[in-house]
Amino acid sequence: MTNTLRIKEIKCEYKKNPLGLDIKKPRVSWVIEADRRGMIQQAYQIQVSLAKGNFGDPIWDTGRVESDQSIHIEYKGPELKSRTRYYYRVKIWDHFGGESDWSEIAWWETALLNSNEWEAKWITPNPDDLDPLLEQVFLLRKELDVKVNIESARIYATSAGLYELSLNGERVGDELLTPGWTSYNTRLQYQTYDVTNQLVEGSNVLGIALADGWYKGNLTWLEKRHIYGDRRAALLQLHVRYEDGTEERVGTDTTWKSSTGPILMSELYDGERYDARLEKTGWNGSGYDDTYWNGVIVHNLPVNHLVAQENWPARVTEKIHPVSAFVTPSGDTVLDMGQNMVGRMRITVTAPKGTKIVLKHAEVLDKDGNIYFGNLRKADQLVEYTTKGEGKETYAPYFTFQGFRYVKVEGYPNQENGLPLENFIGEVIHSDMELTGEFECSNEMVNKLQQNIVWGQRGNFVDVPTDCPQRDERLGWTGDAQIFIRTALFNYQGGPFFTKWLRDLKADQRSNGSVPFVIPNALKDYISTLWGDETYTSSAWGDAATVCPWTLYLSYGDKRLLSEQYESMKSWVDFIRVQGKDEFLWDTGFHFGDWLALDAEEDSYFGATPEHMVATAYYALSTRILRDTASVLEKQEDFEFYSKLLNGIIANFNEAYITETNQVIAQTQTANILPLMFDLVEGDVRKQIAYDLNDLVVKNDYHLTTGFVGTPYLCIALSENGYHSTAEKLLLQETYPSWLYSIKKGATTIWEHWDGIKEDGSFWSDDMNSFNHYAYGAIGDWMYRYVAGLDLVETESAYKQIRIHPRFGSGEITFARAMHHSMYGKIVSSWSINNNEMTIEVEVPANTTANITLPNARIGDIKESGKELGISEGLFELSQFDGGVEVTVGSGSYRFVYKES
Ligand code: RAM
Repeated sequence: MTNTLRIKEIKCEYKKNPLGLDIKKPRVSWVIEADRRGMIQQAYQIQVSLAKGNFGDPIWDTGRVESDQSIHIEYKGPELKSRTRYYYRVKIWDHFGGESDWSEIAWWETALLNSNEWEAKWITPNPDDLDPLLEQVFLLRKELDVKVNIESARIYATSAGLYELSLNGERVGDELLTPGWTSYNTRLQYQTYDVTNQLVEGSNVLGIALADGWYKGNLTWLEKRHIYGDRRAALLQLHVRYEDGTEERVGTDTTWKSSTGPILMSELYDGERYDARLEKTGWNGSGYDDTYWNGVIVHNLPVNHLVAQENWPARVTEKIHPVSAFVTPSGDTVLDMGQNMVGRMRITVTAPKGTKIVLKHAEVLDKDGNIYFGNLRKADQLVEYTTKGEGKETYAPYFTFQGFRYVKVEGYPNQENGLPLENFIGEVIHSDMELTGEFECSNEMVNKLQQNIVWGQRGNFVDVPTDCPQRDERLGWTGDAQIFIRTALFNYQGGPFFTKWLRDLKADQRSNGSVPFVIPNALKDYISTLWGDETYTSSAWGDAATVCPWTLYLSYGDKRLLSEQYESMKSWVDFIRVQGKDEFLWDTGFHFGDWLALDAEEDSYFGATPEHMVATAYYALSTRILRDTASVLEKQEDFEFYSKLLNGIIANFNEAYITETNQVIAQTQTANILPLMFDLVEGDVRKQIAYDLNDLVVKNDYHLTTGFVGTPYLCIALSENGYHSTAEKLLLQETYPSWLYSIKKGATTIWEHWDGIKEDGSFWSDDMNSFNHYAYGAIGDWMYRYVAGLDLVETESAYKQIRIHPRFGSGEITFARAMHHSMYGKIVSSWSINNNEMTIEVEVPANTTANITLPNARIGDIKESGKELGISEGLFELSQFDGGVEVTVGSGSYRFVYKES
């Protein structure tokens, strides 16, 4: 008989079987599957062993621990050793007295836990032989001998620049753009590869291709080069373990050789030039004659800032074929991928030697149907391939990515007779996170909006959360990230992604607590040239320091990250405190304000909401988050201090920005949104402001005017304050400006500007007009939480206590469903209305509870899974209130059907 209690998923540090961790106390989480409703974990047992399949002598055995904790349980066994695989398994008991079998066996493997284990040397081609400033990608090779009977082999590798590794002519791993982008001078990731099966007895060859990337390539619109250093370099260590227990190590050192190859240029913004005629066939295999290759020298870079891979690696996650090829009015041959995507094109071609094929990537067509490059600014997004002419050749660029839907093709054989679409593949690249969310409803355009949000997230989650993926920018703008994070965490598992980025935020935060505009801080030194003061920051941007860790805590219960970031959060709030004249207001300095709002003056990016009002509102938000964090981390003194500070800010906010008629001093949508959203007003003032916000929207014929600051909260502020139908109308609005307007204009991602493409088909200026900017996609959060009604009770993190509260609006949406795969497992909230009959279906994962609101229901009229609703297994509490019925349930699936009363 199968057990009714099973452990379904078991993970360590968010990942299944992570290879190469340097976390000293990894945390284990699991998802439980139970056949019975209302399952709560009573106890757990974790065992960790060094031998797979043998837990007879575990190095750590918790024994039976009475606890309902099933996420982030920290390893507390003997100190971990480097380069060791730890197997673990879990068993649980529920409060019904049931017991699960042992889970499947999972593992984590440590990497190098101490920097003194790096024996290899940083190497770079000898500058006497190869000019370090060459655009060409460098090749490094090393031939080595391996004995018989290999038990296991690992490579630990990283670079200053981007690298790709090969062993015996084959790629090692499938990660792209390694080692990723961090605050390189303080933190540099290395990757771990299992090469046991790739090594052979006897002669082996290691190959490294080395490009400029974020480290020293062209970055920012200022065309800055060498931001982190002016030399590319590589560091690699191979450890071979033999069956007899002996070990051999090979690392980068001066015995390696260097050369150049077919990649003539590779740049993140500008693309790649590849001449296949210059390929050094066999260079990364044995038997190749490298006599004429150049030497390498040791490069003086540290190793004490190396950290094991934290983020999900970037990979090709999907391949799409063009939907068509056509000739534009100006005569260009263009491929349409059908989707604004981020990644690269893989082409296959058979052509005479020396045929040059050029691909130029762009996001949109202009109103005449011509391919439009203007908004790329100085980013070329150009890939050029020259054939070697030896039959069928396949190529995709190595160290670059493009943001595009359209590709102008030049030089493809016989292209005047049409392009063979099967020879072109779009490879979608981004951090390979797990998809954890789905949203759909009865309106197809809204469903398209959801898809566009997800595509926007994919394209801008290429290792760092960026503003855009196409023009000469692609930077980790803090404001964009904090605006979008809550939506992002619904859609994808963002734990490792944001953990890494927040560590960079902390690393790049200035000593006075101010947070740079972008993380990693590629604009360093630029700010002072612009404004004479390097400590420039902006409210709603720097607040990423508090909002992001807190949102991760809410979504995933990641208390460790919260405590890791605590000092950073605190120094951000303390920085604000000393700005200006008044401790309780932030009324000085530069701010982006309600960036790109439509109430801005002609040709200005700055919305009409007073910037200092935005700053003080955000000051309150950050202080509130800090206060709540102090409470979670049990820092009583801080809790009291920041509680007082918050009260002071709220009082001063009211005094400075609320008039005697209970209104905000500026009648913009955003100015009304912020006090509602950040709980800065109460009672009659709150009512008045909610009324004013609704009124502004209604008077604007249900159109928004908000920018970066107001947009994410506009619908939430309305729904939370009695105007959900107005919010719904804003969502469903199809005329300009609105979310669906862009969809009517053919958008497949979220635009930076509401009027990126104007009604007459013309563009907002070339200057700043991204068609793949996730910021306004922050509406996704409201769609999940307020339309589908899938939310959490904020006093408990990680959806331990779920909140299901569908809102029906004015009846235009008749069906909505959201799914979120939480740390505890799958949560579903789904509802539909048919002839006044409501059906609400809910899935609650094991070891959690849910408070469900059944709007407009009466207790006696509800059927649950076909039976009259009443207290029963899994259904703990029931109560009637004016607006409907509240039900508290445990885990399981529930189906409520009732007639609206
Ligand atoms: C632009 C980008 C980004 C925004 C900054 C202030 O460069 O659009 O999204 O955060 O401005």
